[in-house]
Amino acid sequence: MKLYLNATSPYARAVRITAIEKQLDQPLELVWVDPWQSPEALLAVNPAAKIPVLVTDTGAPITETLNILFYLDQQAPGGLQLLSQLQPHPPSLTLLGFGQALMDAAFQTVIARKHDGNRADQHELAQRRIQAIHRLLAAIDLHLSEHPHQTQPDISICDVVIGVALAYLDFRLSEIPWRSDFPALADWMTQIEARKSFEATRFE
Ligand SMILES: N[C@@H](CCC(=O)N[C@@H](CS)C(=O)NCC(=O)O)C(=O)O
Repeated sequence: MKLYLNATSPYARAVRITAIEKQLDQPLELVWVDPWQSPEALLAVNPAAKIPVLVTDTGAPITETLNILFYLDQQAPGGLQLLSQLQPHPPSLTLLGFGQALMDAAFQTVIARKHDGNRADQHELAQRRIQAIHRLLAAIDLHLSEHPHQTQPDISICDVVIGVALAYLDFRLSEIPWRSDFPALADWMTQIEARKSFEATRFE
């Protein structure tokens, strides 16, 4: 299987971490692309010109991160359990949604700044995203305290998405003091970040 990606995408990192945690027989073949240049190779597998894209061994492109994670979940019985852990535990779906929203709001904030510079933050939509980031952090912190769950030996899809979203805040929006605002969440993150899958896929 091939994965189209770049090194700074939180979405692609979530896919790489999941592939490692699933202990696939064959490692993913990584195809590094810059989606913002709309290269032909990427357009051939995703008309939306976005990464990540997973191309299966039969040549089918799968786009959108959660679709890819669910596909990977079905490919290997070992390691991380996605669907089987989620279905009996609706709170996990709540957490997964919050984690994805955090990733989206953080990424869109960064991209708006990249295109429009610092004035991007003054836009009403940007303000809504930044407020959403703060509310989501509080909601995730509260949710984890109300629904504590093991992150060893296995982690769930929620842990992957939230861990990557928080790592992306550290990487691109380090002015957000989430570690001091939410010490319990910071402790949780310390455990997740120590996993080999997170260490092997650090943002660069
Ligand atoms: N909803 C998509 C978001 C993917 C996404 O926005 N990828 C970014 C890189 S992190 C991208 O390729 N952007 C290029 C563009 O928007 O043209 C997913 O969940 O996979």
